[in-house]
Amino acid sequence: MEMQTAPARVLIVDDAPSNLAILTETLRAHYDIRIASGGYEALRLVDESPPDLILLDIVMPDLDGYEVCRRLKERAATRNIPIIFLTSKGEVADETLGLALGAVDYIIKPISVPIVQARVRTHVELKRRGDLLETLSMRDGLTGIPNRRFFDDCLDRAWRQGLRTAKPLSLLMADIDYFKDYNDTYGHMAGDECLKLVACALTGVLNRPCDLAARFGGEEFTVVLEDTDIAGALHVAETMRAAVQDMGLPHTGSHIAPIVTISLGAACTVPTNASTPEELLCLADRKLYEAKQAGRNRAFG
Ligand code: GH3
Ligand code: MG
Ligand code: MG
Ligand code: MG
Repeated sequence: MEMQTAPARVLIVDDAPSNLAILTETLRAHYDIRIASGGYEALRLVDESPPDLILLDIVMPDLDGYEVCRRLKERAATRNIPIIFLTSKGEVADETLGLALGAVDYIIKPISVPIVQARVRTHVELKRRGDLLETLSMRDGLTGIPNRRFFDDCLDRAWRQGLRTAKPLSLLMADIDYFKDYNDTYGHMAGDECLKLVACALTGVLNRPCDLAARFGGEEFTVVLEDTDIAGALHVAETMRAAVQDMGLPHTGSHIAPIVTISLGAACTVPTNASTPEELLCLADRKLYEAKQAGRNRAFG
């Protein structure tokens, strides 16, 4: 089943202008083509506007294709962009390394035009299906932000990353204050609208690509902050608390202020094999409970 959507964006990366010209000619009838003549330029273009597929040369003077691939696979925001290496490096070891780094395909130059077209078509189609499935299965249907399942995956990944880097990993747990009273006062539909606005406010605070805010369940939200110590986590938590308060959404049923507020718990650890992500989650939840006990509309860590 083909979907009627805008043409897929394909980024072609090669240091040789003649290769860029041939590949552009090969694909431009069906795709929105961007080109980069080096690794750093490629990374910059991906950040500016993430493509649906990257055709990546390996031998380039500034940053080679393997390294570009490695960097893109390291980050959640760019991890799922399919990469096809397109290179004159034809040894088994070269190809094995390329595939091990997470490329979906490996094409050896000189290229055959119909084969490049066919493989690009296949991987663009797979990417589209993957995007659709991700939207359906990883996002919360009400608020549109990542759901519990996505959060669990993300926390596991961040944990493993922390094990490798020995950098601190922080977690926030946020909960809307007196939300039962909100529903009682304004109705369940208004409650749903409130949840959407709070989700939007929390997400709006984050500015690093690897930070993630998710709906944990009900009116509870979690935030994963990689490479962030407890001071940084509390800073984000306080900014989130202020962002929700500053929306000034009326909540006459609240027992602390006539507006919607949230409480947050923050926890931080350097992941080790002797501890688990669940323990970090429990700690954040305990801190949230303390924030509630201490009067709500505050962040504890
Ligand atoms: P506290 O300040 O202690 O957090 O008080 P609270 O009333 O928020 O307490 P609690 O966390 O127990 O209540 C959560 C309420 O959130 C219960 C339920 O009515 C409401 N809720 C959970 N999920 C949804 C939802 O998807 N939509 C709406 N409208 N309400 C929800
Ligand atoms: Mg080259
Ligand atoms: Mg709750
Ligand atoms: Mg609550």
